[in-house]
Amino acid sequence: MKTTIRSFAVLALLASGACTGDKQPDTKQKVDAVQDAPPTAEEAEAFAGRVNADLKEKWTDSARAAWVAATYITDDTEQLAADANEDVMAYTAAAIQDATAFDGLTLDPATARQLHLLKVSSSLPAPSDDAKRSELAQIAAKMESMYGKGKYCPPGIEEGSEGCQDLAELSRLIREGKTYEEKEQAWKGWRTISVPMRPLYQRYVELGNEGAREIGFTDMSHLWKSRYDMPPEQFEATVEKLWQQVRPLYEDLHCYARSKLAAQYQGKVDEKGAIPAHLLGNMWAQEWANLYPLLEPYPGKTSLDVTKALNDKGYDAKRMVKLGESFFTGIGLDALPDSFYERSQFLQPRDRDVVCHASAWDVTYEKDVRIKMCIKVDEEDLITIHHELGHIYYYMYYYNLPVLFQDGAHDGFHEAIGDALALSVTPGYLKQQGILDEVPKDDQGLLNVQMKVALDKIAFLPFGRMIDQWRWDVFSGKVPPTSYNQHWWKLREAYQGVKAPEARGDEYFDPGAKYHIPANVPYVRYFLSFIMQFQFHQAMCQAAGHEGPLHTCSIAGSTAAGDKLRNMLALGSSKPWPDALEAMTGTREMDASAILEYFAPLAAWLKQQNEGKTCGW
Ligand code: X8Z
Ligand code: ZN
Repeated sequence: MKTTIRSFAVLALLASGACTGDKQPDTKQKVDAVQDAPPTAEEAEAFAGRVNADLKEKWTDSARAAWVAATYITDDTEQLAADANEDVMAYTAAAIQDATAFDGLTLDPATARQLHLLKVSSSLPAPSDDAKRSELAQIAAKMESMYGKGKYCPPGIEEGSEGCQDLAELSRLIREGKTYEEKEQAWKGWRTISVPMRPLYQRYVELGNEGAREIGFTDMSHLWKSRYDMPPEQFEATVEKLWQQVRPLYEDLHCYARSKLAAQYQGKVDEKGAIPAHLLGNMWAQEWANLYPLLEPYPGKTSLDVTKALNDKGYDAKRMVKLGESFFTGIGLDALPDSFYERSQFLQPRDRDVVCHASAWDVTYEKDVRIKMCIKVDEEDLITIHHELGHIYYYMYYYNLPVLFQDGAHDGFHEAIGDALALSVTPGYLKQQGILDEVPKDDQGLLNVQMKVALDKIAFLPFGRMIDQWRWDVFSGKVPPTSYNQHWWKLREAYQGVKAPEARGDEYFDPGAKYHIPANVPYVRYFLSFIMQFQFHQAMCQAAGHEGPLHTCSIAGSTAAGDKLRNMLALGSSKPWPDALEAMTGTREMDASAILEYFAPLAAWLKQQNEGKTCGW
């Protein structure tokens, strides 16, 4: 009977999943062998059901291994994480092959979507060759741990000794260093950790592309761009359209920042050129809020120093997380489970290497939620906590969907939730929480607030835009390994108007000094998020009954806003993203008008400040 034969192919696939992936069956052949029995839509639905059940098990195993590897970096945990990932990779590739048996059938929309999501589910597809798959899994695990344990040992300091500096220490120097040279040293120091990644990255690109080709994509960039419910070319055009909408505002902010930096670092900043990348208060020049004291429009107005306030009030990491949680419960969302507090990593351990880059997890796809951070008591991390909790609440509201639907409507949605809520963590809200003592009320005070927010939200946009432009160009072969670094700096300068403090030839691999490159996390999601979070904010403000300009809104305490949010989160990725966006905002397009509306007062002020200056680079 054909159903039995069909189940055989699926069962064979399941058997492969049970072992470690080295005995992967040739599922394609098995499907071919039963060509005489045409598959049915019901079988497709059953197949998707099995795949969901299997993936839940395998993703859980892999997440457990990855959690331990990231919170306790050793050669052994790295190997265990690679093995678990290899198993997922083998299973996924085989399942994708098996699913082709249903190509051309008219399926119910949910099954069709699940099979599509299966095909694009992995950011790192592996070749079917066992040795190559294993090599790729090892490289991926290795690059992430190299990043996590990366340290710079200044000349004369012995490796492994106390005097070596980790990312936290080097970032502190970029933020608080007294001189141009001190910052430059920290900037270059951190970029020593990525030099040895270069050959690994090259091989990872070769193998990942091979895996992508085997499942029907031209290369990994094609796969990455195929996750947005539209053809990849249209996606690229959408990203470019959004960038062009916000570019003028970025250029005005850049112009203003550059003139202040030129005055601060006499003779070291060219008033017509790109800004040296180590002067923007952040290791990657991606968010500039640490420059606020230099760029404050009206100095001496109400203090917005949240970092000082948190420290004065005796906040610690856990209390900051509780404060974050109370924002979410305040709009009517559930409390976090106790296990969240028991299993999360809030602090950098003293006795071992960990990946400090903040992340949020649901290890079992059933509300085993945790965050992993190395929290500092400062404003930046208070905002990051809200960001991570946005991921956590997404997990909590879609956990009962099949795992293939346990995802954001697209990845930019996932990134935007916590940030959209953090836009409501205004001085007024912080005063209510007893953190700030006063709130700015007049136009000058409000402009100060706008500047502070813009230094994160507007400064970030070209960075968010360029990272995957680089990867798309690398994956597609447009840029050969001999020009990786050169191309990186070409894009950094073109989009951000920043430049390296010295010539950075292709003996360096500066992309590897940014977490998401060695960790293989796609990045254009953040660019989309930084635009969409203002659309979400606008929609929630409307639901909350806010009146007045968008930048004065906080949805804190509004259960109407919370209801809107919860409904969208609960959809997961079960519907094409425009449906989710429409449910939340009433529009089906990603659009920059909300972010532009939010920053309208600052935009006008920057125009005045820049009058008579030559902007651009
Ligand atoms: O990586 C992150 C989050 C984790 S998803 C902390 N972000 C990007 C980055 O740090 O580069 C948030 C903003 C951009
Ligand atoms: Zn995130």
